[in-house]
Amino acid sequence: MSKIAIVTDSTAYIPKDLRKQHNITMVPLNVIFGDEAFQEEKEITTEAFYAKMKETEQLPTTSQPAIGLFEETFQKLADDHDQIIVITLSSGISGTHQTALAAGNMTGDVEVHVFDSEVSCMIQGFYVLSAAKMAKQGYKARAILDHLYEMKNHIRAYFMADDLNHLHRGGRLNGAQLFVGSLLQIKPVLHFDNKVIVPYEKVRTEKKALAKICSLLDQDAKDGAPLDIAVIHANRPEKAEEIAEKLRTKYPNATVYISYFGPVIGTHLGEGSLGIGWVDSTFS
Ligand code: MYR
Repeated sequence: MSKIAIVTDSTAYIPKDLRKQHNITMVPLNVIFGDEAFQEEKEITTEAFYAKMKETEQLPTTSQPAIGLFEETFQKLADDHDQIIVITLSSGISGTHQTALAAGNMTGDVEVHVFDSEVSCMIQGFYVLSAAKMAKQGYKARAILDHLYEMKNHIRAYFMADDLNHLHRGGRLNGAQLFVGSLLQIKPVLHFDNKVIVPYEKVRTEKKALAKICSLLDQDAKDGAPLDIAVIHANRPEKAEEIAEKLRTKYPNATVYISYFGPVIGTHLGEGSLGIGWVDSTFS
């Protein structure tokens, strides 16, 4: 039977113990303060990152993993796997996907499939966990990939940046050129459209943005559909817990997780940002 390894990048923010439990290999992206680069999670924790953000004047930047890191990872996995499925953050916001593809083409002893999640964070994590469970159950790579493509129709993710200047500065805010001046003053609901981040709806306040996201969730959850929901926060655990509690009470059939925007995504969204994503749990 062919043995399949599941690899993802650090921006899925799947906690270490969960990765270990599901045999998931993680390749980290980097966050850079001045001339110091840190591999997220391995060299800088999320807590240390937000603390450092507060005390540094120069804002951090980010970079994709070096191709050598992917090659080395694939080479090691090739010792006891025949195929590798790599699930990356959206190729529209990072070169990570292209780099994984290039590394996969250079690794001879194992077949590497690279899947573009077209999103990031715990929503990307939903794909990763689903793939890992299927791999453990002995599904073939083709069946796992088909399932991941089908899942795309059942996944939603909306978020808001505490300060849109971060996204704008990093060149990750699309479709908003005409409105940028006015958008930067408000808190629009954002989402991914065709792999890039675009405003979904222009609202002025966080309260209205959250209400909009919750009304979108309600459309999918109101008939009692079992959903996996992730509430994601950038160093705002209390707010995330408050939202999660409300969702647990309102949707008893849903499983509500709390996750976080780690250093790389936190660099582009800013501290205080929030997101909510969900998937029909029959697909997760
Ligand atoms: C790189 O340097 O390659 C990484 C760039 C990451 C850009 C992140 C932009 C924000 C993504 C928000 C995702 C929210 C998902 C719910």
